[in-house]
Amino acid sequence: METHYHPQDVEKAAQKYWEEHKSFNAVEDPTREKYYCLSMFPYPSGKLHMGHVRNYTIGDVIARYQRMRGKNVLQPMGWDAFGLPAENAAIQNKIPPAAWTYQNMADMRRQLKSLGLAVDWRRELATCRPEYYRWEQWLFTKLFTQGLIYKKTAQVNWDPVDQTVLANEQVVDGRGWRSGAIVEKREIPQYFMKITEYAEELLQELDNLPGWPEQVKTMQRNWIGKSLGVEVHFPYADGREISGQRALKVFTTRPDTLLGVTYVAVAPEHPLVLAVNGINPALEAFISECCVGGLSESDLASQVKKGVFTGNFVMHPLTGAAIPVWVANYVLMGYGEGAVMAVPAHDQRDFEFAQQYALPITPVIKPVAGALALPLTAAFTDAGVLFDSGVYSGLTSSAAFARIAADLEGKQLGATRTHFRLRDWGISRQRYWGCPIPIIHCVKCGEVPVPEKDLPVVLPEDVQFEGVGSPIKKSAAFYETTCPACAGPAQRETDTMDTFVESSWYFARYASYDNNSAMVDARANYWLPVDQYVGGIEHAILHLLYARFFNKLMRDAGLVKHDEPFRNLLTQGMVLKDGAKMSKSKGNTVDPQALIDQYGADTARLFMMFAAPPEQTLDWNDAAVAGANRFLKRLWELGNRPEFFNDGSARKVFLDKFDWQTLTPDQRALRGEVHMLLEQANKDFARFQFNTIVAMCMKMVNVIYPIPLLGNTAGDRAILWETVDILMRLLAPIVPHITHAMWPKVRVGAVPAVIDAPWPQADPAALVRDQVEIVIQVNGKLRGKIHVSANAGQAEVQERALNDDSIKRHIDGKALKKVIIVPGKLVNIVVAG
Ligand code: ANZ
Ligand code: ZN
Repeated sequence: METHYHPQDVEKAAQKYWEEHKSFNAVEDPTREKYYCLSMFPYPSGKLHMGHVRNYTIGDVIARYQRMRGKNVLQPMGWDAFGLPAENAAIQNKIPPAAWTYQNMADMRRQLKSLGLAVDWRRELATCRPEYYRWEQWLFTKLFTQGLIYKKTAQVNWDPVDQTVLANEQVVDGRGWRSGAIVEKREIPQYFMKITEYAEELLQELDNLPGWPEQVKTMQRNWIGKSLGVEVHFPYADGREISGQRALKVFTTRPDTLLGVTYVAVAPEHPLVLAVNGINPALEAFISECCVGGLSESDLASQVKKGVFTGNFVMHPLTGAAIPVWVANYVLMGYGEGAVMAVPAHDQRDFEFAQQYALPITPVIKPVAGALALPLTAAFTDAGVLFDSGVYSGLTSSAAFARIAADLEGKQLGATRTHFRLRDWGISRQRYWGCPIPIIHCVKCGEVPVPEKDLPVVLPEDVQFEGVGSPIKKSAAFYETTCPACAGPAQRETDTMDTFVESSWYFARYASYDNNSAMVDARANYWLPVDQYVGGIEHAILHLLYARFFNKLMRDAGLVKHDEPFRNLLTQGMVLKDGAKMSKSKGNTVDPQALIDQYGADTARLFMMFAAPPEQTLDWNDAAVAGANRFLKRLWELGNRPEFFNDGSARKVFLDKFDWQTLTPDQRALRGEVHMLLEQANKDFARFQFNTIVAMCMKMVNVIYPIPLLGNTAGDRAILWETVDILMRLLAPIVPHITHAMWPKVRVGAVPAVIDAPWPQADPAALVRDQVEIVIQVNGKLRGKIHVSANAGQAEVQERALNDDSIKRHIDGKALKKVIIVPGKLVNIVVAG
């Protein structure tokens, strides 16, 4: 072994060894317990950032730890390769999105490999490859045939100058990012996946995921947004019918506030508006105004509440009073009935709207204890007790919910309903760099799914990309085809799928990576579910929900058998610098490659694991990086001690024969400390508290560092050999290269590579604290230490203290006044003079 620590050589050699020995090739073996460790796959942006390094190191430490614990581990890696950034880069660099993406994948693969990840690279996949997305297209055609994918028109952002659809992130302050034109909303046909069909199961099964962070489950619950409410019918005045309906339906979660309704509001797209629009010029102007502006949630939330009176009235279902109908921009067509019963006193949006248009505000709920402060300055939105509500006055909100719902049902003017906030998933994108939707449009036959034998529909990669519109929309060679049903002329769909579709099932494909005749095979049932999923909290909602949904779709298609894809989820914290998120726009990034070039991957890994527990934010610190590197050098020096110059099996013979009972009390204490640290580290490994594990290892090094100074007895050697052996195995998941290099020299036993060594366990005998150290003072001054048996009596302790050589010097010839004993800790001898 080199005297000096050269991480570059050490790391190259270790990586070569793993590759030659196929150390991380995962092979299905039903006789062994499997462990599937998965980190969220990266978007190939071109360069690894610190967030990646942290994510993949955490996953790798877990994978290596489980491997050493004897599990059959699968850790794969791949590329989430479709998406908008490739199109933007293509415009900037005048290079096709495909070429840009493949180049980035090559660069990032090299960087990832330099981190020394225990990845089975045979399974690498890229979602932009036809051999991957053909199965996505195949599933699409199945789901389309079953009605789980359907077509309907939906709004998109339309750039009238570039004549193209824009993604939400391409709308900047209501304008097209390229043209600067004011963006319009347009209705175009799109494909939707019926995720709402699974809403209840997606909600319920969150309760069966104890290995997920509570916070993530709450976010998913809120996103699914199940609410129990009542559909209330407000009959049109004079028995009128509007678009075949005799009443306007609204959905409310607060039927207890029904007597506080002062107006009803409908969405601009509501059929009632369409039925009366045209009569009223103000209304017409308002509707067209609602058609501009972005579509994103934040665009909608930030807009000023606006509306127009429709000129129509409806009747209150309980009192028969005439209630005016307004159109309001805060009512969404896609939720509930697209209409609300407005109760300004108890709903903040209604309150603001009523103030703006001077509509009455009628309070009907007061707090259970105390009174309402009137006039209201904001809506009182809590549940409480009803007043001014006729026969319902005095009831609590929950009692009134049941009574009013029952009375409405009796009058056939309402019914209890469950609503989900979750909408069906619109997967059509009018972009080029995505998976083509496998549908053929035929004037005679309608939408015909591409037959299995014609899959995949390959996206042409060698295209001219200018950024205005998708090249396949202009390429007759792509879209002109014949109908699979009637053989007549037909056109291919030119929209592509949302890239969230690809990342919704990649975890299953890794298990069947080389199967060219099926999406997944029986191997998926061996590996799945993923035992540990590691990734960013930014994916807490959509990605995880879509992946859970896809897993259920694949289950119901008979492809996999389990209900949920990810048993345990770890969401790693962000990497900060000086308290701010590391990001290109802030110019505060640290390039991982520079770090690896300077110190090596092990230093980067060690720093990442030591600086913070995985779930917390990690603040970048140059000094701590240098510190991590110093620790590794110190470790290296341990291996260069002369005691180690023999082979591991000889050490094993020695240790097997060694009688630990022969240790001196000091040695026994040292060994006890090492095993205590090991025991604690093992607890922390189970909880993924890698930072304290590293601290434990550092302490262990401190414990054994001075050992030769004690005299190099057989006992010293035994402790040193055993400890270094433990230390190597404990550290192997975190700093796999240096431990791999040191192992042949310091190991105890014959296992040739540390990665194949069994996980270390504390020796229970070493943990028994049979000796305690007692501090001895004379007149309050520290004068010595003794070791006594942990169950020694006071008389014995006193006698040992008084007869200790270093103490005798201080008390000889003086009158003993008294002896104070603190059991297990201290003896204070008080003498005269
Ligand atoms: C009357 C009312 C009184 C309401 C009150 C709330 C408080 P969640 O819980 O999210 O399901 N609402 C219903 N349909 C809507 C739509 N299409 N667009 C906008 N808002 C809509 O919310 C249900 C509540 O959201 C419903 O209960 C309704 O307002 C509103 F003191 O009805 B509520
Ligand atoms: Zn046809």
